[in-house]
Amino acid sequence: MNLRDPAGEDPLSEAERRQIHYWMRLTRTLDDRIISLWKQGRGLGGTFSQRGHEAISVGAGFALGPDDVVAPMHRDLGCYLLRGMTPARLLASQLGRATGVNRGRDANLHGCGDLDLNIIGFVSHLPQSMPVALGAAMAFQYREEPRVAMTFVGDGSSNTGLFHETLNLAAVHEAPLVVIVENNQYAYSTPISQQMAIEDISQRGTAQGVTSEIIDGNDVGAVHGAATVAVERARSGGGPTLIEAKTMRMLGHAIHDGAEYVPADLIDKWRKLDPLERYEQTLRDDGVSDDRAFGAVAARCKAEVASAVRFAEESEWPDPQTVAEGVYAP
Ligand SMILES: Cc1ncc(C[n+]2csc(CCOP(=O)(O)OP(=O)(O)O)c2C)c(N)n1
Ligand SMILES: [Mg+2]
Repeated sequence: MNLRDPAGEDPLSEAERRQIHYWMRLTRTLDDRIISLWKQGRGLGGTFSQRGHEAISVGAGFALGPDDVVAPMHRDLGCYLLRGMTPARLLASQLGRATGVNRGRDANLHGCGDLDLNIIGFVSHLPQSMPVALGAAMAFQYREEPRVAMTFVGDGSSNTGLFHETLNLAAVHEAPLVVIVENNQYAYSTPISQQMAIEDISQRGTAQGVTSEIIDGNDVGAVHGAATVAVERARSGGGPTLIEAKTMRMLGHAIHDGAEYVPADLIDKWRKLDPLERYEQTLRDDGVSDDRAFGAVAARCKAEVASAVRFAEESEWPDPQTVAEGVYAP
């Protein structure tokens, strides 16, 4: 389904739909590999599971133009990848090597940014990426550049004052900002019912005067359709949008967390809605791709990730003498 024309055909070309599938598969493959490296004692730092989030990170990121900026968070591996951050650089970061995105400063997605790719590094303090993205959006507006800023935020992070303050300011200034709320039902071990007395986080956007909607976060077509409308609205002066993408965090918060506190039937229910399997079924049904092609994509992703692991493991460790480089206040 797509939100631009729910009854009509997918507005994407077949080639674009196959690209989206490739990015989702690459995200899944890289995530699985990072998890297995960590379990083998070959990984470092935080390993935040991406499983279940692939439709959101890829679908939303795919709606951006090359000059737009994005400030992703810790479950948006797909967005980093499709914006041009390679598995090799990401894995080198994950393993703390000098060739990693942040040159071995932090062995996870924190701080992974590259302004040449229009990716603002993820600010660990949640949801600090929101005001940073708003700042970028307001700068575009001030300079009269037709560019958009997109950022991502979790359900837990939406309980902070800064979430509301950012939306309020964005609405007042009609800033070209797109906020994707990844409602994955948990913040660490706290279920959504213990976080807030409302059902839908989109209400918080509406309350601040931001155009807001709810979508199925496991349907990449829906995510991409809604994000495309929001990006077009922002670019044409129509102001900010909040998209609440409902999904489920399928593993623990990070991989040290077995998520025993999540009811098994809840996971079972969402497993049947796996975003990658669903998209493959859609592409099969629409005659866009088939199992043979899916097998080839999976093999290609596996090979790309294997070569990235070799690159990362053969890379040098950061030189301790450089520890003060690249920090704002040494
Ligand atoms: C200001 C701040 N407080 C606490 C943390 C620690 N922390 C990291 S992730 C996380 C949970 C965030 O939950 P949510 O926003 O729902 O995102 P999810 O991890 O579920 O994708 C917390 C509390 C943090 N990063 N920043
Ligand atoms: Mg959450």
